[in-house]
Amino acid sequence: MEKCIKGIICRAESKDFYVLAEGNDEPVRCSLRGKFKKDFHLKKDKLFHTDITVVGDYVEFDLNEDGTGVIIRIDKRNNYLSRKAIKLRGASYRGERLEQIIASNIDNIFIICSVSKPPFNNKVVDRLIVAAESAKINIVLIINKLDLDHEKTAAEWIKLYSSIGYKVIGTSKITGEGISEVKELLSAKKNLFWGQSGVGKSSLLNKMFPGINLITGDISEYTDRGTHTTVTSVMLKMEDGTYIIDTPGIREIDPYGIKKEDVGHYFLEFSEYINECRFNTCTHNHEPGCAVIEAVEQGNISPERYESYLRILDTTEEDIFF
Ligand SMILES: Nc1nc2c(ncn2[C@@H]2O[C@H](COP(=O)(O)OP(=O)(O)OP(=O)(O)O)[C@@H](O)[C@H]2O)c(=O)[nH]1
Ligand SMILES: [Mg+2]
Ligand SMILES: [Zn+2]
Repeated sequence: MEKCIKGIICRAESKDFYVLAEGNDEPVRCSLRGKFKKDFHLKKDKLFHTDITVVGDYVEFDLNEDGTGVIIRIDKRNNYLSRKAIKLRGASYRGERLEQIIASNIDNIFIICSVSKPPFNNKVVDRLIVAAESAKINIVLIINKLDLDHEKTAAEWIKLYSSIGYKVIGTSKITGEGISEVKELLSAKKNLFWGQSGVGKSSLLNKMFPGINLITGDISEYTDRGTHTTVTSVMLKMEDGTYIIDTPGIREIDPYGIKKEDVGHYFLEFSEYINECRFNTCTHNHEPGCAVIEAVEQGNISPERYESYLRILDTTEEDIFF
């Protein structure tokens, strides 16, 4: 007798999907019912994303007698975080890039960066912010490795992002500062940890939840970069209904499906100026009478953020929709 059970995808590995069922701590290894695969192939000409089901999806599965399962239903997503899939030969249709969904049904995205090893990179932070803003998911910024803040640069960045309205927490796994403040924000929510390799995503999670034993890696002595230790996204459920998702370090990040005229909306501090621009099609790049440019010149918008904005604008392709 087959039994239909509800659960959440906690890990996806090529054709295997691990599902956390209610009241069960051990994930069940499931395959996808043929129907999904058939739909997926049928729609290939119009396919814009690469994943049928992702970490965070609510699903129903039939339990087989051998303890494995078959996913028979995938619920509609409340939200999802995505980016442009890395260009693969044959993966794109008429040259456009596919959307890669990272996870769904998330309450908080923690964007993790470090002061040093790898060096703080505000361009990367701003790209992650744009992707998360466009998914309409709450953002918390974590600046980790404060113990390495010898040049005392963290405070300025914390001030900048706080002034825009973001919650920013400085942390260190060595000194323990900031850790309990982060942990409080996780409580009873679904939380995703995102950032470059080596910034300390897995380390911070281990520190907050001793016993989960996520593997952490070294920083390359030659490049000061992380070594891509976490290889697949994993969702873990804690006793109190808190979910955490550890993700692999991002190598490149291009927000997906954002039009040039929308990029400015994801720089929240631009919002009070955007409507004052002379042209309502203003991309805040070169146009005369641009209120955003004026705000930069008057010191009301940070030049670093504006520079990030221009770079993202420049790499935003006109996506083809058909
Ligand atoms: N000094 C210092 N080192 C840290 C801190 N947090 C993490 N590290 C070190 O940074 C290295 C990388 O940590 P990980 O937790 O593996 O980083 P990650 O972000 O999970 O990296 P990927 O899984 O590759 O994406 C390890 O050697 C950690 O010990 C910190 O607060 N201070
Ligand atoms: Mg990791
Ligand atoms: Zn403008």
